[in-house]
Amino acid sequence: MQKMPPSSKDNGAPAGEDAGDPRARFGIVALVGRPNAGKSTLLNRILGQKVAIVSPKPQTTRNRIVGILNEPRGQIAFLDTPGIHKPLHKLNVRMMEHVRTALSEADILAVMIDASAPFGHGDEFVLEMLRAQKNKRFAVLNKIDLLKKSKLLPLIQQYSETGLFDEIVPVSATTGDGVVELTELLFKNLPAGEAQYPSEDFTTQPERFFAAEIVREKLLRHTSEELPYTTAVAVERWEEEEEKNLIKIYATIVVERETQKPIVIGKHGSMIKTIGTEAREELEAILGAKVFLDLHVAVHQHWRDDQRFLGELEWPLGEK
Ligand SMILES: Nc1nc2c(ncn2[C@@H]2O[C@H](COP(=O)(O)OP(=O)(O)OP(=O)(O)O)[C@@H](O)[C@H]2O)c(=O)[nH]1
Ligand SMILES: [Mg+2]
Repeated sequence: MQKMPPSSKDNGAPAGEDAGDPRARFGIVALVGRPNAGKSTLLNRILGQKVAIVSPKPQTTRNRIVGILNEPRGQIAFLDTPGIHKPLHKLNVRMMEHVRTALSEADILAVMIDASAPFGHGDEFVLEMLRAQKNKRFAVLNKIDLLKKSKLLPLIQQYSETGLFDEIVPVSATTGDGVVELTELLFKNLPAGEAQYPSEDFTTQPERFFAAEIVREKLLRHTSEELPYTTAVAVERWEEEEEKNLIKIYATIVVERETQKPIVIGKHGSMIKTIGTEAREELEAILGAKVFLDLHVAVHQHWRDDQRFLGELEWPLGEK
């Protein structure tokens, strides 16, 4: 994984005393919470760009993804993280390690809560995990577009009574409601400091990794049952033909069992064709180039417990 710059807590730049623009701020904000709370949707909404894939299925994000917000008032490095859950495979153990790393690096924890779902054991588990953290904490009550207005105030009250949060902010990542107010509060609570990333960057994610993620997003969209959890996408080869403005991407969809292969391929190849077409169209728009996307399906029985393979998936070999 790409290394994060040191947290602004450690860079010796107390609020109001940085060398550059005295108003400019820098900080790291980790988006954490239960699976499906809307962390990735919020990140994309704040940045106005898609850097993280989104799906209605839990455990969509498997990595720590850095999204960078550049504004005259400062820079925020957002860490999108996998949903907090109890790990059953090495894949999930690694996912939770990404969460812990983000917790240790962040100036502010933006704890995403699906306000439209009842409070349960999973939420209790998240709150317990937070109790041990020293960072500033925001409770971000998401999906308020799905909530009756009368339910919001009691919910804010409930989170306020935990005594765990510095701010409680209701938002809808989908409609954008409350997102400007949230960003404002984040900047206010971050220390003064210089930007740590080039101001034209909006992510540190290599294009290769993002391409694999886009394919996985389409796969999640079109498959159900256990497939979302048991499939991975690896980009094997990436070739650019600059004079033709063409990028050739060769990727493998990995499944756990022979019987899953025909599901991904579909009748006469219809499923893999749909996944490929949707992914190619989106990649062409994002990369600003013509894309040739070659998809294969391969079986790797225990990939979720194969450390070497998991390492390759997380940060593909090339620098792209
Ligand atoms: N109605 C509504 N749906 C939302 C909102 N935010 C996210 N969603 C939906 O919730 C689902 C999960 O969103 P994600 O952004 O993938 O959630 P996540 O927290 O990143 O999930 P993991 O990566 O699995 O931990 C998707 O179907 C989103 O469209 C919201 O504000 N309102
Ligand atoms: Mg996510």
